[in-house]
Amino acid sequence: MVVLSQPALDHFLLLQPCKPTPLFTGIPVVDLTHPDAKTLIVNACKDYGFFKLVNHGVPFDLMANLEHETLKFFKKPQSDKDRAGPPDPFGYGSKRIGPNGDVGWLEYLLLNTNPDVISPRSLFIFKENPQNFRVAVEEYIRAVKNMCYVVLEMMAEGLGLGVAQRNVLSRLLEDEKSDSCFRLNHYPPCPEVQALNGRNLVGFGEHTDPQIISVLRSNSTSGLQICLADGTWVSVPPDQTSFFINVGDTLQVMTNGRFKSVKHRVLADTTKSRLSMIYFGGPPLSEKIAPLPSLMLKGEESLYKEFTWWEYKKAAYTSRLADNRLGPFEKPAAH
Ligand code: GA4
Repeated sequence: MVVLSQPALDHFLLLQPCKPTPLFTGIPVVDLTHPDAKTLIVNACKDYGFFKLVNHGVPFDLMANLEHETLKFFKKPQSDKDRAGPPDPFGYGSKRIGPNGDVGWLEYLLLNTNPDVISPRSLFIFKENPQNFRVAVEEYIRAVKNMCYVVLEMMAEGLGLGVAQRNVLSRLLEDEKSDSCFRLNHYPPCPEVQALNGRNLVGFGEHTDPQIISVLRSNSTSGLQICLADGTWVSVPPDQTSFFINVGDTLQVMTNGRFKSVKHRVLADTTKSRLSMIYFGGPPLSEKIAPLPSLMLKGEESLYKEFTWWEYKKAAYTSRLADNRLGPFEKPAAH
């Protein structure tokens, strides 16, 4: 085991000692087979921008198999893993997140999910690893995407858009040019945290996701925290059989602020390693992002300037993780 001296940890974000973040038992739970699932989804997205999805129909085997294959990758010698990086933004990354100086106590693989525009890095990773890994990633993504279309259709119906409009959100992810990506995060345990006098080590710093929707599955190690509407942070009890769904910035704009993109972060654990797999569903690069016209009430004005997903993404990659990326796109409040 590599023993890190405390100065080494100082390069990472340490949260000042405060009361331990409470384990939150109030996370909305949506059963996808429930007759009222549409309403439950919409209420959760308005109140929390976040919910736990159960009875989702994705076989546990697919999750467990991908977890198994992914751990095999992360167990490889560092020099092998480094050959799949640094992220451009796709590929293997360790400790550095994004191009602007953010760091976290994790290593990860970032892949794009559109088979037509699969990046050279993603291809390299699959070529260098047993075929099982690629199959596990592809099977998992296929199943999660299909489930995600159902969730987005229910969301549209729950927003009162009517059956004819039910695909206004899902079509963006189903589009062959959908700019979606997939992230496998490995947070190694950090025993040294115990010596930090109650401070916590940040695995992945606070941020909102830029896309429409994120679908997260993790093993049974805790660490994920979300920020509630009143600004308090709470810990999300892990559940390896369920998905956690995040509203992204793009969906906040498309609902003209009815849904809020959820601020979230991950803290490192002292003894257990955490593995999470996240599908980020985004629109095609050329898509104009604006509130859905059929959602707008008479006289309601957009809270945001119009922009394309490409423009938003370009700006996102010049930002720091914790920045409010939607800020520059907000219209000044009318007096
Ligand atoms: C946050 C959500 C996703 O993990 C991600 C991240 C991306 C990256 O790691 O390359 C970003 C981050 C995320 C938002 C701001 C920019 C871009 C790192 C960063 C500092 C893949 C994404 O789409 O946006």
